[in-house]
Amino acid sequence: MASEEQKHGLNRRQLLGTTAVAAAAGAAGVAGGISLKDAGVITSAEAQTAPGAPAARPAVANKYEVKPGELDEYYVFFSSGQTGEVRIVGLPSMRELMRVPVFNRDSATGWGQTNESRKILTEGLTPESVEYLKDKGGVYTAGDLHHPHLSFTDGTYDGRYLFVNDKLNTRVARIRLDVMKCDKIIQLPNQHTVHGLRVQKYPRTGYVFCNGEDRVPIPNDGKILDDPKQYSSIFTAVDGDTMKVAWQIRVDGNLDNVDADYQGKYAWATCYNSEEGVTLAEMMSKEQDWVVIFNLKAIEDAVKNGEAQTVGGVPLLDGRAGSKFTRYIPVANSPHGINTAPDGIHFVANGKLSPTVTVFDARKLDDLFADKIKPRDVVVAEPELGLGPLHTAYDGKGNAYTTLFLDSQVVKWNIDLARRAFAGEKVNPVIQKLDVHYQPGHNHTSMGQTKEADGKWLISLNKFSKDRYLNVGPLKPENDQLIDISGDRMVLVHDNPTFAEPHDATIVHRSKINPLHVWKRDDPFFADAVQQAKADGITLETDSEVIRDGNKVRVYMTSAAPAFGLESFQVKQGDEVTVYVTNVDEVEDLTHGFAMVNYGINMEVAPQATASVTFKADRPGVYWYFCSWFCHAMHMEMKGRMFVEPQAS
Ligand code: RUQ
Ligand code: CUA
Repeated sequence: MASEEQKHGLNRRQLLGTTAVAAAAGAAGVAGGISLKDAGVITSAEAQTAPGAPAARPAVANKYEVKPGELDEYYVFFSSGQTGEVRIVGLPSMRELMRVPVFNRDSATGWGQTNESRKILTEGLTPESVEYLKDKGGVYTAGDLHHPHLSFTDGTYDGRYLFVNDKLNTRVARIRLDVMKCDKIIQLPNQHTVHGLRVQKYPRTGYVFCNGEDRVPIPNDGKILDDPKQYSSIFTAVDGDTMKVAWQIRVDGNLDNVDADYQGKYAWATCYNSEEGVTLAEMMSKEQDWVVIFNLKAIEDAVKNGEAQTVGGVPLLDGRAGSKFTRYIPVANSPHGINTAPDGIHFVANGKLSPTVTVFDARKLDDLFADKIKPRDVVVAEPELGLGPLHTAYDGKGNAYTTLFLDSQVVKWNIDLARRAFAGEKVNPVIQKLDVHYQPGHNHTSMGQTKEADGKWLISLNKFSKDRYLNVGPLKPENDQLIDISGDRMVLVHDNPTFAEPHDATIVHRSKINPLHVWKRDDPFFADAVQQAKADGITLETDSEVIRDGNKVRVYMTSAAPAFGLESFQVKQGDEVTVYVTNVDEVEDLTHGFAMVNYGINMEVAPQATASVTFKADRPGVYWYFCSWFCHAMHMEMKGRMFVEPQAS
C-alpha cells in the first residue's frame, strides 16, 4: 500500500532516522523537516516561546491567580495512575482540593476497610476474582486509574457521574458527583485490562465504552496458553445507569483509546498490534494499524435479535474484520489517542510513531457502513505535526492542540487549514509550537471534550519534570502545566507538580457541578447500616447501644463534637464486632473519625453520615478508640475504651 504510505508522510523507519535531526533543529522551530518560519507561519522569535524567561511573562499572567478566599472557575478531575484514586484540582489555581479513593486502600477515609466501601469493592467482581481473593482479604488493594470522564446529556456535562477505568484489574468505577464518592465498581468478564475509557455524549450517558487492550483466550481458563492466534481483545459497552455490561464485541488487534460521536451513532477506537504479535518486534513489524469504528445501532439490533453468544454472563458479538458491526480504517503504525472535536464532525487519531495525526469526518461513516466508500475516504486531513503525537484537545474555535511526546511540545494547529492542505492547497496548518517540560502525554482544554469547549485554558500533563522542582530523590514528580490559550498564542503560566501519574484529566466549568455540603440521612451509601439498625430496634441519629447476637456484636454510637455516644463498650475475645458511627453534627465540614489503636482501624464520618467497620476482637485488653479528624478544641479528648475480655482458657 505505497500510496497510503505516502499520505502518511514518513514511514516508521524514516521517522526513527530523522529523530536526531529534528531534535537538533528543534530549537529553530523545525518539525519533520519543514521550517515553519520558511513557510511564513511564524517568526523565528515566535518559533519558540521561552517559558520561564521574564520576557515571556505576559500582561495576562495574573489571570491565573486565585487570591486567598477566592474560588476557582473550573474543577479538574485528575486520574492518578498507579495510586488508583481520583484527584480534584481547581483551575486556574491548580490547587489540589480533594482525593477520591477508588481502586486503592485509603487510610484517611477507611476506603477498603469500611463495610460501605468493601461492598462497593466486592459486589461487582467476577466469580473467578471472588474465588481468587478469598484468602487475600477479599478486595484488590491496587489499581491503575487512567481515564476520568463525566456523564453527558446532549453533548455536555450533566453533573451526575464521573466514570474511570482500572487498567490493572479490568474494572470500571463510577463516582457520584453529588458527594464525590465512588458508588459502583464492576469488573469486566472476558476482557483483559481496560485501557481507553470514554462515554456516550448523545443523547446521554448511556454507554461507557471500555477498551480491552490485551489479547487473551476467551474463556481464559488455561486450556489455551501459548497460541496467540486464538487470543482476542474485547470492546465493552457498560450501561452507566445500571453499571452492568450492555454488550461486548470481539475485535482484531489491541485496542488503545476510544471516543464517541455527538450523534449517538458511532464510537471509535485506536488499535495497535494489528500484527497480533506478542513481542515488541512482532507488534511493530507492519507499517500500518487502524482505527476501528463501532456501529452502535447495528450492535444493539444484533443483541436484541439474539445474535450474540452469552459468554461470562454477557452478550458477546464478533466484530472482527468483515463484520457488519465494525469498519477498520488504516492509519500509520501504533496510533494512540483518539479525540472527537467539539464541532461534532471531526475526530483525530494521534500518530505516536508517525509524526502525523489523522483527521476523520464523521459525516462519511454512514456511507462507509453502506459500502459506498472505502475506509480511507473518511480521512480528510493528515497534517505532519512533529515527533510523537499522543493526544489532541480543542478550543471550540476550529483549532486543535496536540502533544508531542518526543519533541516535548504542544502544537497548535487549525483543522480547516489541515483539510485544505490535504486537498492540495499550499497552506501550513501549524500555528504555534510551545515547549513543555517534559514529554507530554494527555492534554486538555477547558470544557474541550464537550460541544461547549470555551477555548480558555489548556493543561499539558507531562510525564517527566526532571529539573523543574527541588530534587526529591530518584523518583520525581510529574509536571502538569497550565497554558493560557485565550489569545492568539499559547502562553505557559504555571507549573504544577503531581505524584504518580495523572495520565488524564477532565476540565469542567464549576456551573456543571453541584455537590452537597452535608450528607442526606436517606443516602443509599449507608442504607445497609440504616436497615441493620432498624432490625436491631436502633435509631442511628439518637441511640448509642451494644447489641449482642451470638458471637456477633453490633456497637452503635453517635458522634457529636467532642464526644462519642459511648465512652466505653465491652466485648469478648473472638467476637466479630461491627462499629456503626453516626455523625449527628449538621455543621458543614465537621467531620469525625473513628480509629481503634493497635487494631489498624480508621474511618471518616462526615456530617450526617453513618460509617461502619467490622473486625474480629482477637486481642484481649484495653483499646482506646479516638476521633481521627480534627473537629473541635476538645478533639484530642474525643475518645473511649473498648474492653476485650479474654477468652476463658
Ligand atoms: S493513555 S499518554 Cu492510558 Cu490515556 Cu495516553
Ligand atoms: Cu471528632 Cu475529632
